[in-house]
Amino acid sequence: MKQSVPAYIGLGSNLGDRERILREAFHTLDETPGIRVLRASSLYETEPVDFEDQPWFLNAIVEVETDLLPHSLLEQLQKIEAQFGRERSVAKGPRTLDLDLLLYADCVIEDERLALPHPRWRQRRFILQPLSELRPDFRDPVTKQSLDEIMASCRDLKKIIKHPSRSPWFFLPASQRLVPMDRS
Ligand code: PH2
Ligand code: MG
Ligand code: MG
Repeated sequence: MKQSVPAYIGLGSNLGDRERILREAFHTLDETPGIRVLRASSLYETEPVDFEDQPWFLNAIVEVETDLLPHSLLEQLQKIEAQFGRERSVAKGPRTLDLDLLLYADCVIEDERLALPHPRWRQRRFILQPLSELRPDFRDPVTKQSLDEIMASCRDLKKIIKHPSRSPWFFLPASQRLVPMDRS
């Protein structure tokens, strides 16, 4: 992979077999040309924010390296969401799989399709907590604040609970897939 840059992707699911969906999404991301998954955070059981009348989410973050440009990476993420049966019916409502492009190197973008860093990453503990597992030294590319400072001023009081399992992420034979790989 030439000219690869680090990026962080948030995974969320609150419909169906959430753990299995996230695990398979992890593998699907890794198998997507131009994306290599380097590390995954723990899984977190999280109380819904914004639209509160919906089931709890399972959330995690993965660190990838990619040679795709930000908009192509976003496009790949949306394709994978669609493969997992994601329908955009209720804004911020229940979903089988949500893949959010949170950070892409130190890139700052704001256009009609994409905002980077993700507009709400600083306000959500279900993003900050798993990010701190992977990158305790992280600084906001815009304000240069440390993750500790951001977490100290974060007002999100919704519950997040670390999920006990981690190892299953890494073991899933292709033959047991819910969603076969689509390389189109
Ligand atoms: N995603 C949302 C809205 N609310 N709440 C939690 N706990 N986790 C999410 O991933 C989430 C949410 C819209 O993307
Ligand atoms: Mg989201
Ligand atoms: Mg999303």
